[in-house]
Amino acid sequence: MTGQFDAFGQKFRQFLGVSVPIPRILELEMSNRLNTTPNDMRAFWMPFTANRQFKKEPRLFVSAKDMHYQTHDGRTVLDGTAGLWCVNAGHCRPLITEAIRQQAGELDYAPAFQLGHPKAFELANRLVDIAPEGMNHVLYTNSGSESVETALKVALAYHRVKGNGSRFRLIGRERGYHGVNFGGISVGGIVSNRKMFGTLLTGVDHMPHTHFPDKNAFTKGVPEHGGDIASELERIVTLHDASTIAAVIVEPVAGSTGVILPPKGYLKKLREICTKHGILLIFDEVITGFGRLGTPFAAQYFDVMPDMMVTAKGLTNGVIPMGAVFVTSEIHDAFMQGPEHMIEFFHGYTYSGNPIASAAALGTLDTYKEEGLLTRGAELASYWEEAIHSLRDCPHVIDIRNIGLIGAIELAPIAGEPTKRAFNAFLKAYEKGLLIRTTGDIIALSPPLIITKAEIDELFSKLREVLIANA
Ligand code: PXG
Repeated sequence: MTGQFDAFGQKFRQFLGVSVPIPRILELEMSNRLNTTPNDMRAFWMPFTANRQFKKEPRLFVSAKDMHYQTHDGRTVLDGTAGLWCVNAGHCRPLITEAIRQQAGELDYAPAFQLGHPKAFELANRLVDIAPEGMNHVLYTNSGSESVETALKVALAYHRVKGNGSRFRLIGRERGYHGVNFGGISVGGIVSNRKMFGTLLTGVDHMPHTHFPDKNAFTKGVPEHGGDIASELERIVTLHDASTIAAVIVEPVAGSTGVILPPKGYLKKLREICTKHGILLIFDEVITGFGRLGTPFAAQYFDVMPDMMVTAKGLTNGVIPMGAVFVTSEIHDAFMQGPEHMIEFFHGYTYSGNPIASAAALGTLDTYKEEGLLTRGAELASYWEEAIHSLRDCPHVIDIRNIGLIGAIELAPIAGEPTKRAFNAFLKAYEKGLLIRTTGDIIALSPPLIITKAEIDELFSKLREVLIANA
């Protein structure tokens, strides 16, 4: 024990840059505060983070409730991004917390293969109930990235079990984000996420993105121009031949790349082309799922039925890692053949349908239902739209985009220093008690769906101050 505290003491002295021994009593007091004051931040190689910059000036959240975080230095921050697009019901909600607590004491883990537990089945039924008609089956994963890999594998295997094994190609889109695993970055179209990682999957092609700022800048909601770009899929089909293409995957609204909306008619046209050529259409609803647009899923918002939906994030309110892939009966039933004792699909994870994750998801769905959160975005969308577009006159704003409870404000980059203007805004906003997300020089907003009109006003008045201060 003494040795352990000596080690703590040494680390604290290192961290504080103090070379003289610190009195033991003070050391002990500091070690008791380890939960809020990191002794040494080097060991954790943080994801998608400027590690060196962060560790010089750390930003730590130590607690949260509803719409707000508390920082390690005692400040309150309004959550304008639902964490990372996932805390749709707001923070530390009682039904979710209690469901997790109870489940952890009752059944902590059950093997996921060849065995089960009731809540995983109950959850699948509840999910199918809120999904578009026909999405009757669910495969569980632990993240959006795994959901993407799962959907791509289902697509390839589906064609094979149907006797169409020559359909091996996967089509994604420029600027698409489908997580960080190899399949996802292969069909994805964000250059920095791809360029370091070799040849990726073979047999992948990409459609053009749908961002046309010259014609669509400052459009409120879905843009008018550019829907015809969907016909590029026809060109790709002609190039490779439909008999080689398994699936097309798109985000109905592209999030991570900086919020790019589908122009009018675009998704319907993609659906038509896929149907015509026997290609599966996969919607990556990791961000758009669970009420973000004011409907449970974007498929319902746009009235376009895909063959699979990829989800995660809002499924458990971000509280426990979990994802789900929805598939139609047609896909599911195609696998249910051969001897009954045989495994039908060789895929799954140790934690697929984990009991505590399932309980968290059930608590989340209960919260959504009780508070009408899956459709609350529809009630707030026009207020949100007016509020975000009121920033049009702020310095360096070159575009504003919105849909449901999603918004993006694009800033003109500082010459020669791309991404810096938006990142500076992020830092200033954080200081002012507002959490925003930035990607490139775009500010993305996606608050918890419990946000009030007063909080929307607060968010945009703070953001106005930030943009003016950042001029
Ligand atoms: N698909 C989509 C459409 C996503 O947005 C993933 C897959 C991967 O999910 P996981 O759970 O593996 O991270 C995502 C994730 C941001 C941001 O600020 C977006 C995501 C994750 C973190 C930050 O844009 N999207």
